[in-house]
Amino acid sequence: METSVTPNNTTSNTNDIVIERRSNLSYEEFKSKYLFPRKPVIITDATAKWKASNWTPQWFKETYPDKMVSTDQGEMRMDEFIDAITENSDRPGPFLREQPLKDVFPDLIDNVEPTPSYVLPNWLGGNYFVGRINERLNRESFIEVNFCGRRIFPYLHVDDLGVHAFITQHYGDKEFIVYPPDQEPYLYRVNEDRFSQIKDVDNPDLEKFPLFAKAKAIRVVLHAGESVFMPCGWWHTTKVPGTSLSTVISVSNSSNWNELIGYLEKNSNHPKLASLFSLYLKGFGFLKSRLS
Ligand SMILES: O=C(O)CCC(=O)C(=O)O
Ligand SMILES: [Fe+2]
Repeated sequence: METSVTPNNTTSNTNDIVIERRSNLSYEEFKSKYLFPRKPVIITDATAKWKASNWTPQWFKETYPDKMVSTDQGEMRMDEFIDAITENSDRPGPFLREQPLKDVFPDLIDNVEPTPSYVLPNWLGGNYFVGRINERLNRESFIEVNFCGRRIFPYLHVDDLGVHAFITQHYGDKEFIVYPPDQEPYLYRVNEDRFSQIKDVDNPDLEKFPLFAKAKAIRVVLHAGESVFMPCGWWHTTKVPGTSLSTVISVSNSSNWNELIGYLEKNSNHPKLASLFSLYLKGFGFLKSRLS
């Protein structure tokens, strides 16, 4: 067993799997090669028509200088926020993390249109009658913003509710460190949760987490204008070398609906009600896939 931890990635193995870059990808090919086989892919032109292609930190600073934004370091004015995430500093700056675009920048919703075919159909936005579930699924359907300076994403994780994530980079580069589902035995999942106990994959405590030395990562850098399809069950975290702005669309449909049902069932406080509701959701999924 290793007794010392070597920083900067010398402990991390590389996976042979390559995440392809594709453009002009038809929905049919996406569905058969990536969506259903649950294989990640980078699509370089999925959002080419979005006005969000022109988003820059400077534009946000000039357009909303005195707008208050919530960050992991508290509320601050937009101009202060942009200064903090664009300055050259060793400290991680504030992070505007996983916030629904419709809440933070309601006037920019039309900047992320048209919706790429790759995230359709999306069943998260439906009407599920039971208030709490409805609220939970609908909340997941909102496109989210991640805006920050140089830093690592705070956790290695799989996404909630067994959704697929479609992450588009608008500004800056973002490195993804990705582990296929078969690597999970080496990732020290927190009991029943969707997080790993390993905080920084490049500086793991191998005395505490020796099996992590076997985990094989795929590393890929997402550039501005590109989107990555991250299928459900794939572990991921990210690092950004400078200012970064991206959006995330979560997707659930016939390709991963059973995962969502499993998540809801596991997290319910009422097992009997949960199994009834699962039946309902299974029926819903069956009809939806027949109709689409
Ligand atoms: O955009 C990122 O840095 C990671 C986002 C992500 O994985 C998530 O929001 O679940
Ligand atoms: Fe994620």
